[in-house]
Amino acid sequence: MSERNNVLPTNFEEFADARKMGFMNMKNLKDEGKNVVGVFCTYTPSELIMACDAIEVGLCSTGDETIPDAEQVLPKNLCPLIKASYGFAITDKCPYMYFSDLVVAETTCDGKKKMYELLGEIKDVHVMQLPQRQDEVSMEMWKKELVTLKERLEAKFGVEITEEKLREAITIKNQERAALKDFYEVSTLCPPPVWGLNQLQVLYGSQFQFNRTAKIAGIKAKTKELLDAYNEGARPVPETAKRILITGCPMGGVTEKIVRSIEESGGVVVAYENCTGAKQMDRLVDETKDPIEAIAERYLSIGCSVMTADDNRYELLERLCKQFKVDGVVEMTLQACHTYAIETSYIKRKVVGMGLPYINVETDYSTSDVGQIKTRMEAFIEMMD
Ligand code: BJ8
Repeated sequence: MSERNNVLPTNFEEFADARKMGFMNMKNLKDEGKNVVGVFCTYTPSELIMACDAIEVGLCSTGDETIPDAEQVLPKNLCPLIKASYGFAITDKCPYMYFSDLVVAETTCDGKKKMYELLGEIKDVHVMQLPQRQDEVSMEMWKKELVTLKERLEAKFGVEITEEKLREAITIKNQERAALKDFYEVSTLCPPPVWGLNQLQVLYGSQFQFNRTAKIAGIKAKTKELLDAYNEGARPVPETAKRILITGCPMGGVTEKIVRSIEESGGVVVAYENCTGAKQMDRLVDETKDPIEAIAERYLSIGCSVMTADDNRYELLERLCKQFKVDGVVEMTLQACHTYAIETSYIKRKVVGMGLPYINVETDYSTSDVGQIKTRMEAFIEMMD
């Protein structure tokens, strides 16, 4: 297993300026003595990483650039998110993966957990065993997993995660969630004060801002700016635009193609019921309880297709459809994601049961299906007239 020092990758000069900037930013943080923890999933308890003063960074990749490299090792018919993430690790092309001192991962879907075994050959990986049910037995197991992670972080970084540090992290993370929630809830207005693509870019981009205080202030300022302009009469989105909720696999990067297609076809995305959107911010950690207990409860209640049953996903979806007064639901599934693909059947029944139109789009990280997606979105939105 290779330990990274504060040295840039050997192929650094080949990178485009934006990526060079990412590497330099990360290198500067490392030079300041910061430890970096890479994560893949919404189930990762951020508060534990924050409480040991490490920088947490998302590693899920959203582009197809390194998929051919990954396919030298992984099967071709695997979810693109998994292949791309592994591809970035083996090619040293992602600054966040490259500079991660530790990767914290969970046993979510089969593809991810098997990929983590391979990733463990080149990075220091800690895999948490995520239960696949949301009952009391699972809660006890998950609490133990949190304690194990806490001990691993303390040993790795030579720090003590005190109750005080944990409580402080819980408060800050809750403030961040509340700020992001206020930001996306501006789209409950009719018409919304912002296009869904702009909103997605802010939500996705926020995970790469590492100064949490500045990040919270920046999100609040953005929300205020949108609402002030709206109150003064700005209406960037026409009243006639059909209000769409997106659900399914995580989005960002290439999968923005779906949001673009919707918004170029007479729709506007007002809500994201996925890991780029509401799923991350919807629930807070209870600040009155024992910290480990409260963190365990909050994370284990996240709705995701890796859970059986996945009632919390259906509850959030229904609530958001009403809160955002949606006209239709688009479900995005990534190719070879079996758990989400199977759940499309429940989601369709749920959405149609609410009297709303539903469509499923299966895609990958290429742009070869852009034309086809556009045609389908045009027909879907036209149907709502
Ligand atoms: S909490 S959505 S981030 S597991 S798309 S890799 S499930 S085969 S990403 Fe996810 Fe956590 Fe759930 Fe969110 Fe596997 Fe499906 Fe690929 Fe996926």
